[in-house]
Amino acid sequence: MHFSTFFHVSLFFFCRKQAVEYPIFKPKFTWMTRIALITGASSGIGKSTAEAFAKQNFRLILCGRRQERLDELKQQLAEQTDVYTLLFDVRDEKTVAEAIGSLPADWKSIDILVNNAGNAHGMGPIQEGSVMDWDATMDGNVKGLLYVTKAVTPGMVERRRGHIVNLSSIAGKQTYANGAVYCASKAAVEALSEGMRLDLTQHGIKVTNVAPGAVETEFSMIRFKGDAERAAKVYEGFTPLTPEDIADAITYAVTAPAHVTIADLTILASAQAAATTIYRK
Ligand code: 8X3
Repeated sequence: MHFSTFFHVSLFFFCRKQAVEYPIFKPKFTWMTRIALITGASSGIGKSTAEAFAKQNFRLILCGRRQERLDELKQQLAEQTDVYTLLFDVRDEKTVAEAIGSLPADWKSIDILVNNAGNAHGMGPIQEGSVMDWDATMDGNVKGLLYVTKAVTPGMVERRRGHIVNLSSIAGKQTYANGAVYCASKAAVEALSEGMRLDLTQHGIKVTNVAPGAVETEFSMIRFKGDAERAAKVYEGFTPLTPEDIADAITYAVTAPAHVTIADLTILASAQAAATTIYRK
């Protein structure tokens, strides 16, 4: 190879490596920036993560079920970075595969996957549980996470580069009364994070498990099926986490130096000691 070709090829890979590994080096060119795909990006932790990633100049693939919300966020972030939106429900494997498979060539090389989509549907003792709620919880939190991972991971393995962030919960570490199915779904996420790390580390892919406690989002409104009074009570008498707090931690994990894997982060409000122990005023 001619020296000048060798020099330019080396410079290209050096610059990209710096851009990928060191956040301090803010890349301005498309080929230098990382691509992050975020599920459940239209609200809560997903939306805040998109906002935090835009500040890092990551190019963003925002996925969700509500097109107007995705469009609004795309418009909001357009000045900071490139945004592409994908409309799908993580519970529908065919749509997940088709949507991610339809990405244009310059969006296909996903560097960061944030498996954030998921919810709790209903809360109560197991003997009174609704099968529909169980299906919605398990299908979204466990199978949905798997479907998206299946669509994204082979490319990461091929490129020998990638970072997967799975949103678990304190509920995945501590089971509480009336939450058996949600806790089980998040315990599955904990196991999947560990299993993915075991399988993917050898391919140059990092896996981070993030387990938040009480974060004030639409989470409780969905859990309690729109009962605003019951949802508000969850966050009464103490300062809960905000979605921005979790987005900060995710950003910390994905911008750590190349030789560092942030494997597991449990994040609680300072008034929360355990899943069901919150000191309220
Ligand atoms: C949400 C936190 O404590 O309601 O994952 O399970 S909690």
